[in-house]
Amino acid sequence: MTDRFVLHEYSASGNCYKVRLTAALLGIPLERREYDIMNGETRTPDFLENVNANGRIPVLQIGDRFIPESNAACYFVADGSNLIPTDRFDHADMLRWMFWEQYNHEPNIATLRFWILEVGLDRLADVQRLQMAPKRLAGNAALRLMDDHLKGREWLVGNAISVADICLFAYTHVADEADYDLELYPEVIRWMEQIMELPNFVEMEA
Ligand SMILES: N[C@@H](CCC(=O)N[C@@H](CS)C(=O)NCC(=O)O)C(=O)O
Repeated sequence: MTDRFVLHEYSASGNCYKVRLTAALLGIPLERREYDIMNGETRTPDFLENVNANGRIPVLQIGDRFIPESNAACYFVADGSNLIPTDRFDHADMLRWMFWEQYNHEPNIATLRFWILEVGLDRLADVQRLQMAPKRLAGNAALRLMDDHLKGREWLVGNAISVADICLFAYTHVADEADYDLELYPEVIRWMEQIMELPNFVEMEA
């Protein structure tokens, strides 16, 4: 018998949505456990000891084992499916985009969105306020890079959808909520529309 998958999550998080979307597209059921990150529920001694010592969600639980980090969890869910390229180069290229998302995209786009939507501009610390302009610049550079890359291509990697598209979609499609102007990136818009038309697509939750 295979273990069921449990997603430890905060439903408004794009990082958690990546895992839900990957599972939904593949028709894989997920049991969900919600944590209120605004009230420190991922920082309790119990969570740190038993779920993720890094104090963050998403965490995918398989039996009594836990995989933190959204992109690793997506990879695990998608392993063996058509979302994981078998060609060696394409496989490494998929990983390239997933690592890039964590370094160049998510820290700029997701963080600004979190500060604007969830924390509130008037409650930002000075150090966060100072980071807003550089993050906006870097976020726009990430969207520009994606738009340029997608010219003449349907998907980020090779000729087929991969889990890298899902990981990048999560925060790209809500970048406007962080005041990024997506109209500047028409190839990105076309690519996002393709994803939203996939069978079994599920929306992000507010
Ligand atoms: N690199 C991690 C980032 C995880 C992360 O930052 N999670 C946020 C929500 S999106 C969180 O748990 N914040 C709660 C906290 O830091 O206490 C991933 O991709 O999973």
